[in-house]
Amino acid sequence: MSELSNIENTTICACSTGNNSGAIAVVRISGPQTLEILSKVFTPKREDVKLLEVPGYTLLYGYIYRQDSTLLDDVLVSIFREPHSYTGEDSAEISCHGSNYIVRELLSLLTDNGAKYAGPGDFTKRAFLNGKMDLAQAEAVCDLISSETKASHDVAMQQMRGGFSKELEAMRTNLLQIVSLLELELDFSEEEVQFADRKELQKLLDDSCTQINSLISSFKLGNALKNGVPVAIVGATNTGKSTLLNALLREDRAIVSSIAGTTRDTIEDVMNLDGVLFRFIDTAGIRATLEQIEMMGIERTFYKIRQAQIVLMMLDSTNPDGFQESIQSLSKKINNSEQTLFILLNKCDKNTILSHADKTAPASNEDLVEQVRALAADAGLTPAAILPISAKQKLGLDVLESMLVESQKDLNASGNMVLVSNMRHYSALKDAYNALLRANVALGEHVPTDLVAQDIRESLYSIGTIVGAVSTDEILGNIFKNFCIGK
Ligand SMILES: Nc1nc2c(ncn2[C@@H]2O[C@H](COP(=O)(O)OP(=O)(O)OP(=O)(O)O)[C@@H](O)[C@H]2O)c(=O)[nH]1
Ligand SMILES: [Mg+2]
Repeated sequence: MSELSNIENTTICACSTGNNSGAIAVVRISGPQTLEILSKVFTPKREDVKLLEVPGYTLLYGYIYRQDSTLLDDVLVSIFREPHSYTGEDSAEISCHGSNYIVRELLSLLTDNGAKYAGPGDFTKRAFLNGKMDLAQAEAVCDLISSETKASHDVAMQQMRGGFSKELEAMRTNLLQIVSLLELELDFSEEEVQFADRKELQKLLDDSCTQINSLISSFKLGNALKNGVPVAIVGATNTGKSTLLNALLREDRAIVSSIAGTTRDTIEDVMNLDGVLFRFIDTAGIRATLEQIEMMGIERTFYKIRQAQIVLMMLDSTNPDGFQESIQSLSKKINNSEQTLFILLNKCDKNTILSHADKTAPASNEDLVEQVRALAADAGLTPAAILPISAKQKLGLDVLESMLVESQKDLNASGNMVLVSNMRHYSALKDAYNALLRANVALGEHVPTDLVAQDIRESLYSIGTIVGAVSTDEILGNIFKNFCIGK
């Protein structure tokens, strides 16, 4: 059974304000029996109100009674009539007092009277299936709710209001036009006619490729704004990477110990520094090992380095003999032309007496800094800075943080710029792009028209999956499972 016919007859309910008790909570109910079910649990104060007949956008004050006629709560109910509601169906929002007990009881009253508990994202899924928004907009609802900075809010808002969808729609229209011309030719294949000038077609395909490509390249920025700028903390074992992660996150997130090889898996979390969201990633220390789990951990470290936008290379300043090996081996993994590198000389509290008045940059570390600068240059690296720090004593971290923020000062979506921030969209766009490239090459090489048309169709399919012009229950299931219940 398709999703749409599956939902047509059910009425769902859930608390839409999360589990935290606030002054009030909002319980949402949506579906064809909304008013019927509501009339069984809610008594409007105004006796003349006929609940089954109230028009949309009505606000009613009244009472929720338990089955034994005792009063559970007094509430405010907003009524929405299809199609003028979030889901496009008849629906209501019950604002009750924010006790978890009241919410639980209210939900069980509603379900006792015929409503079903909503699954994750069910309300937004209905909004999509009823044509209130496309899939990309539905996903943006999720992003908007979880946005924590102005930048991530801007990206989500732009997508929710349809900026991204409009761009994709224009692209689809173009491609559809090209493909219909080609397919028209196929209908007349006996006569060997060409309706479309090949040069012109190629130009149109080129334009579409450029357009898709610019969306693909916006992903780096979109992803950084939404999920935080990825910052990998890497280096040999025991250099203090986990200590630094904890200091940056201001919480004991990772286990710290003097045993080399403590961190096996990557550990990451986000931190908002001066309005910029960073995703700090602690990694397994790099050393030669034959231990399987540790080897897998180190593989993950290399993977995280590739994904990072900023790399923090940790060196133990009490062990200068280890500098060269660390720098040399990491230099092979870092792409310094694309990634910003900071080299951190940790444990500077141990090997020097802090002499600076601000106690952030001990002067006697200058020699070490120079030594590291030379070694980095030998390895072909150009670090943005080499900083003596003490992760444990939290020295020099304010300098590091302000440099991190400074390095991202251009990280802001300008105006109405459309950014791709969703991994699903990113990979669909890449598929679309590759198919178009194939079509473009094929066109140049005078490959039979039907094969060119097929590649363009494939590209159209991939773009269509983003907005949900083509969608399967599986795609929908994967998207909405990440939503919270009540959204
Ligand atoms: N004196 C001093 N000790 C530090 C500093 N930072 C870390 N340490 C100590 O160094 C040891 C290793 O710290 P971790 O943070 O676990 O090091 P790591 O790099 O995560 O190590 P692995 O996970 O094994 O790769 C611990 O005993 C820390 O207390 C520092 O700034 N000064
Ligand atoms: Mg560690």
